[in-house]
Amino acid sequence: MNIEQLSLHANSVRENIIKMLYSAGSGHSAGPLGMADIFVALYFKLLKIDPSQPRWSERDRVILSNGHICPVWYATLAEKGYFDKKELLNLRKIGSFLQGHPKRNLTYGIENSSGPLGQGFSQAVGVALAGKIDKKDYYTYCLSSDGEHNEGQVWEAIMFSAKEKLSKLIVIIDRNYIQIDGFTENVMPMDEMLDKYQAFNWHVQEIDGHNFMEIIEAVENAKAVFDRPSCIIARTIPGKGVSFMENDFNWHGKPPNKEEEMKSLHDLRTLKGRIKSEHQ
Ligand SMILES: Cc1ncc(C[n+]2csc(CCOP(=O)(O)OP(=O)(O)O)c2C)c(N)n1
Ligand SMILES: [Mg+2]
Repeated sequence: MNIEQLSLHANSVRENIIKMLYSAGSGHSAGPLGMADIFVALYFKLLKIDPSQPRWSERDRVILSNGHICPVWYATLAEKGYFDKKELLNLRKIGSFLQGHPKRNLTYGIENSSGPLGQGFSQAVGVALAGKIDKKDYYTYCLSSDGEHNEGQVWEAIMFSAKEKLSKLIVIIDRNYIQIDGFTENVMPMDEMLDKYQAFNWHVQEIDGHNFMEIIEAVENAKAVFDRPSCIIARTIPGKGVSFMENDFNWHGKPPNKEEEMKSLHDLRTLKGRIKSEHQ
């Protein structure tokens, strides 16, 4: 899968995020749009998975800890063929398996339940520890966020993973500088995140979370570390791809209305044309 194909999948995931949020009438826009490139890189390039066997015991595990960005997870799983894309329009509907925060459902590739920040990180540590005890080869990828690091539970999990040398645990942090109602640096400064992880004896890298080459290389580097867990701090633009949502924390937990949906899809279609012409 080349960069153009990855970019087009990410664009399609972003379009679906917008459509499903509009259809739901509630939900989170900024975080999901910002993480589309990372989810696509994982599911289309990096993970050892088989969508036709979602319970395969050797599969790599993806644990979403900042559960509120699940629209990007659902849209990527549908893009990869875990279920029909039509299901995406049932986001947040009663009885749907696509709730506003994830509910574990392996049939559709949803590996964990989350929403209360901090808890998914600990779940990932447990999954990675189980893999180590059982001498399994799978990797556990934990998706987390900068705002989530306000939770004390995260730091307990960080300490414990280093103590247990969970080298098959790879945490990817959505470093988008926003959280629920402001910029991270105003709510709870996080600028020394890299130093903090290093002090806790983790392998740490900082990358551009929209650059597929950097994402792929960082995961390959993380896999080459055998004595420590790995953390990838991915700098992302919240709302990426939709001009009026980018870098605005007001879009943390708000869906587009009809007019905004149309404007968003227009932006993403323009972007799609640009991806195609850049790769000609
Ligand atoms: C334990 C807990 N406390 C508070 C919340 C409410 N909450 C939901 S998202 C969020 C902000 C988290 O920051 P981040 O993940 O960086 O937000 P984003 O970048 O997606 O805007 C908060 C405080 C929660 N889900 N869980
Ligand atoms: Mg954030």
